[in-house]
Amino acid sequence: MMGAARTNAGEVDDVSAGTSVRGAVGGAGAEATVYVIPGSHACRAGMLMLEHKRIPYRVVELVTGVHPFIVRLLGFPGNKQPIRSVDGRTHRSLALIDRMGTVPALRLGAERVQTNRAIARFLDRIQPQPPLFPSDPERRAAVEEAERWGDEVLQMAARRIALAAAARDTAEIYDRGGSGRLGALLSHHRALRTVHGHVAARLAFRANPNTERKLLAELPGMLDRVDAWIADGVLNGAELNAADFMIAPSIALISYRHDLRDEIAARPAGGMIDRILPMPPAAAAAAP
Ligand SMILES: N[C@@H](CCC(=O)N[C@@H](CS)C(=O)NCC(=O)O)C(=O)O
Repeated sequence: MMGAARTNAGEVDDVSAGTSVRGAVGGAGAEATVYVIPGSHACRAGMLMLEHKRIPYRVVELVTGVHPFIVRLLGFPGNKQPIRSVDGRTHRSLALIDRMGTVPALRLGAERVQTNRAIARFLDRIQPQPPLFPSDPERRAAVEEAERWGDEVLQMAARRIALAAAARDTAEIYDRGGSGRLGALLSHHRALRTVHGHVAARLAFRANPNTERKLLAELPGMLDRVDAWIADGVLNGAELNAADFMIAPSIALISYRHDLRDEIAARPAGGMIDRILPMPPAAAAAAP
């Protein structure tokens, strides 16, 4: 089974898409399809950018774990070089997955685009308005720096921080990962979610009590950095940008952890996720 296909016209219960509209897209015209895995913070970044552009899109949820192979079978090129690392290195299983390819993977007409940074630039090219980057060169450079850090540092840290808790006991995360700001994490099936969480924590992302300690020690500094960008107007300004869409889903994922949620809520970063990824009412009713 490849996964569930659906449009984002609002009928999706666990994805607060809603803002996209149907209609012709910039020069492209064709409907976009975005391949994702359930609850992925990286995938939500891509979806938020499509919604910002008001480009209608269809979501195809792939089965977590086999998704790198499926995106390759679907004709996406994958990456010649690894794009991710844990603790400063790309071990063999991560390198293999990166070579096969990551999600979000966007298909629009004949174009296939992978990675959020490439998707951001592709979307600005085919449909310049509303932009994903400021036009002023200095402000653009600041947004690109935040976007790069959100991609290379925060996205992996968030994944590992959430996985470390979930692999220990899913009771440590919101609704045992069954719902929340990003929807159900990894799988809609509780038992499969637990299995995927264990495999991802152990094999791909090395999320264990040792690495978790280090990541948790670094977390306040990471959140300070996000708050400083918010104070400077780089993030969470009047016009949202590619860095907002890259960073907010990672903060939202970290806030699935019961022990970290209040700390995030008390910060400007908490206000940012309330704006960009509010808790869906159905998920709020499922608390804790
Ligand atoms: N940093 C890249 C990569 C995204 C990424 O890591 N996607 C994950 C899903 S959360 C993935 O496809 N992982 C493959 C795997 O680890 O199995 C981006 O933002 O596009």
